[in-house]
Amino acid sequence: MLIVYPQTKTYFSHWADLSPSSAQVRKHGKTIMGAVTDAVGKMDDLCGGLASLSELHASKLRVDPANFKFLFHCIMVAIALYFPGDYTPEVQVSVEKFFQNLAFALSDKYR
Ligand code: HNI
Repeated sequence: MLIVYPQTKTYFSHWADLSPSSAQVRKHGKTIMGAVTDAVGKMDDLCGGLASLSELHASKLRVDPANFKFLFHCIMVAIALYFPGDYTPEVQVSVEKFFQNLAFALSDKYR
């Protein structure tokens, strides 16, 4: 995301290294994918389950919600590259639907 959508780098300007090999970037990637995995378990109530994460991104981090879509796009491309056999059109539709709902839930606390 930081390479394909360089404007997203502004949120991480306090990090020393924003290259793909950066330890901070790699660690944060793990944190985010951990949160995505956690969200899979909360699929039936994403707005409730992700309320505090949405609050954090809205009030404290002040991330423009448009950026959620940029990140999801990159995650989907990465999944497709790593699992080409499993990534059927049906899977793409489901993953996209899930990420759209995740973006919606993360944007819930913005006002
Ligand atoms: Ni996000 C911190 C989850 C999208 C900018 N983010 C977090 C944390 C989690 C997290 C978890 C750690 C919270 C904590 O420390 O308590 N972020 C997610 C998820 C998504 C997402 C699940 C979407 C799938 N975040 C984004 C996007 C941006 C973003 C798209 C900006 C482009 N997030 C941040 C920033 C931090 C952050 C900035 C703080 C980083 C730090 O450590 O300084």
